[in-house]
Amino acid sequence: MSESVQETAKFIVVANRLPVDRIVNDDSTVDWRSSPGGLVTALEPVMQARGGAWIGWHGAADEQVEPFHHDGYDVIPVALSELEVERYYEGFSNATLWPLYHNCIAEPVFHREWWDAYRRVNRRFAQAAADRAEHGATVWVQDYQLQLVPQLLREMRPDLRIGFFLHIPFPPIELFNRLPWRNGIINGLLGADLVGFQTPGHGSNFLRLARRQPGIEGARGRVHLSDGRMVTAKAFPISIDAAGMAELANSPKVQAEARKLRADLGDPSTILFGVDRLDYSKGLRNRVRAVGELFDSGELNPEEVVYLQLATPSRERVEEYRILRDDIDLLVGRINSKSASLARSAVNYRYTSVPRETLTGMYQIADVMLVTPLLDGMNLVAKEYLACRSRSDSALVLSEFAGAALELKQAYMVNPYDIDGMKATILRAVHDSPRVKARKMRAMRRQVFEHDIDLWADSFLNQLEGE
Ligand code: GDG
Repeated sequence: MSESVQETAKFIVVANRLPVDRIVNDDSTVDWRSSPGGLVTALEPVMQARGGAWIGWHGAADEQVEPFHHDGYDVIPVALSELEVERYYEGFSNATLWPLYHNCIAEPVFHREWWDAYRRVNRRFAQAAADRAEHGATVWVQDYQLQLVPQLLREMRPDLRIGFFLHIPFPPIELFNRLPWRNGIINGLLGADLVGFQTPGHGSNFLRLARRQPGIEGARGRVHLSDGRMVTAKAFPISIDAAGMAELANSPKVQAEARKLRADLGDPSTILFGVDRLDYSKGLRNRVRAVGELFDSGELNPEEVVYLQLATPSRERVEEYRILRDDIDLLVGRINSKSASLARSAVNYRYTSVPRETLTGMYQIADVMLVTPLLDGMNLVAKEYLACRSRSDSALVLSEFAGAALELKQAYMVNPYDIDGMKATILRAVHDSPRVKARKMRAMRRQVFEHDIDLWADSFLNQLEGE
């Protein structure tokens, strides 16, 4: 494959973020760092396999960056000003849409100037795709930050096949209808030929809303528009590169890392593990509280059990995220001041991101994996654990409100709002017999290996290209 950037592409992914962020160091040198989150984890292997172009923001405000070639595909940076980062990204995307689409766990904030910025930036992304796409190309638009792009792009380039995938939940009509600009969003999405969701429930929420638009009729997962076009909405549960992750997990480097991590934690007999972007949707407050109470009551013994929790910094300039960070610091401090063994803390809490190899090593040493979001489109962490942890004496505690719960039915299922219920289930996950755990792990591992990221991308793109 050519190493130079191509003028046009016949396959394009458009996402708010590029897979790499531009970092300016203190000494003014520039580095690229892998950008965090589930969307990048999922789409990077798809781009590496297919080639084409990835259009997105490079993570630094007020900087124009030239396109470049990376890992088998072209990277096309879109610039955002400081004000646009504030209004389009931190504002409308992460303080309006994110909480609204996550069942208003936090109160969504509505500002007209944020909406104006959202529209302006969506147009810029649509234009970048229109400029780059070959005649008849496939353009796959990603996620809640870019819901207007399908319609804008269709107006500019009616020859394209346009797909859209929403990585987060799509809310029920009663919540969505709070949004002052709700018609703009629905019409934006209806610019696509195929709109994909994580679960069938999210797809039905969208279809119910779409059918309320004037001139739109529909049945069985499709709507017909007055201009004769047809739009399909369907669930495509996202996944991971399971084989690739398992291979990494079994590499001598990661195995050595895992041994070192376990030793650093004081070689406890049981390790509980959680890893999340530090986000209120991930249910960290209740999880930490539940485990803390188990240490407090002596049901978990800090001489034997360690809870390792990694929280990856995320959206640090958005108010709710700062409050959450302080809350978790406080909760963890309280638990450790009461329940520490002589050798170590009961909760080993790290507010940082770690290299992929280290994270894989952490999955490997996790006897019990805690994934307890209040609401989550899918949750890739649950699937990554299953791919990386091959030992059968392992347990996945999973929130029934993660999209992944629909596929991973054998998990130790919890309602993350029910702290007593969570405590009981965590204890069961620690103490159940190896035979019970092995049966559960076998079934869930099979599900993840048979429904991997290739299957996800192929089923979406085959449907889009066959429409
Ligand atoms: C959105 C939806 C949906 C985390 N910390 C580190 C690190 N990570 C990686 C994990 C995983 C990803 O970030 C997180 O993915 P999730 O799926 O759990 O969550 P979101 O970021 O909220 O993703 C979600 C997803 O999109 C995909 O559609 O599943 O529901 O909210 O891959 O491994 N990776 C490394 N170091 C870290 O410290 N290397």
